[in-house]
Amino acid sequence: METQLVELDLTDWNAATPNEAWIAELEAGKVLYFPRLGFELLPEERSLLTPSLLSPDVRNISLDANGKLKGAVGDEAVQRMAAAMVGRFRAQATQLIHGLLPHYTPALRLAPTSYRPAKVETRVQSWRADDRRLHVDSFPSRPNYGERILRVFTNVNPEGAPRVWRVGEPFEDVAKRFLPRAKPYVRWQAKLLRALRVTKSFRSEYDHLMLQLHDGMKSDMAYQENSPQETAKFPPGSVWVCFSDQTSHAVMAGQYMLEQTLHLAASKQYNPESSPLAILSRLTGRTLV
Ligand code: AKG
Repeated sequence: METQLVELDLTDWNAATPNEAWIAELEAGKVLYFPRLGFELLPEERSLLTPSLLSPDVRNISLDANGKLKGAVGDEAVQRMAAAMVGRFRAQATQLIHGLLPHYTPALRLAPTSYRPAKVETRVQSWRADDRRLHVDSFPSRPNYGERILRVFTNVNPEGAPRVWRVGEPFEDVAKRFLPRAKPYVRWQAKLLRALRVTKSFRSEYDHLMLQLHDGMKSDMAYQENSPQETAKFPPGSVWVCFSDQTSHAVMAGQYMLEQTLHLAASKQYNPESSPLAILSRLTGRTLV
């Protein structure tokens, strides 16, 4: 398999400019990797680098669109400091995306920003929730009708530990492998899921198929072990960007990461034909949303 990583030598969050070749690679599902683009912590923010900041039973701390911090314990001063750190990352991550992908700017919808201080290696999870297995992102309760999931990640580990990912084969290869095994879409079941509030809106055939790919990949241990893949070690002080609904990925190790998700209608891409929605529509011969 050719590498799915594209290394870029940017050092300034505000200095990104669009480049046709990288944009095409990102939209083809590759990971843009910026080894020299670190997120700087203020000296006092180092005290936030502890998993004990997490509220019991949550995996992430998040900052919503209104600047409200969720999932963190601590007094008001700690909460304010954490919100400021996550908010500063949000500003830099969105700045980076605006610079790299200016065509997206008017169409982007910002999701909450997350801070993940938990150690990946010791997390206990069901197979379906286990992000240590290769997968493309798809969320059972949140149909998205083909809207893209663009994510910016940075490793802020203070001990030098890399965030270790596996990056798998291109989306079309995943789809060709798992679509034949996908359960057929049943409209009345989608209606029932909505009525029972299992889903927040009606699950489209696209959302059904994306979940089938997600579950098909994660439940197949032979695929996990033997499918085409590469290991990527993202050191502290680096940033990486991908469409996580398209890039097959798994996280194997690491602690302390900040992450920003941005949503984009597939029709607003530079090349909408490279989107999972277009690929799945082409492979099935059906309109899926
Ligand atoms: C995901 O959020 O989909 C992941 O696979 C986790 C990535 C990470 O925690 O590094």
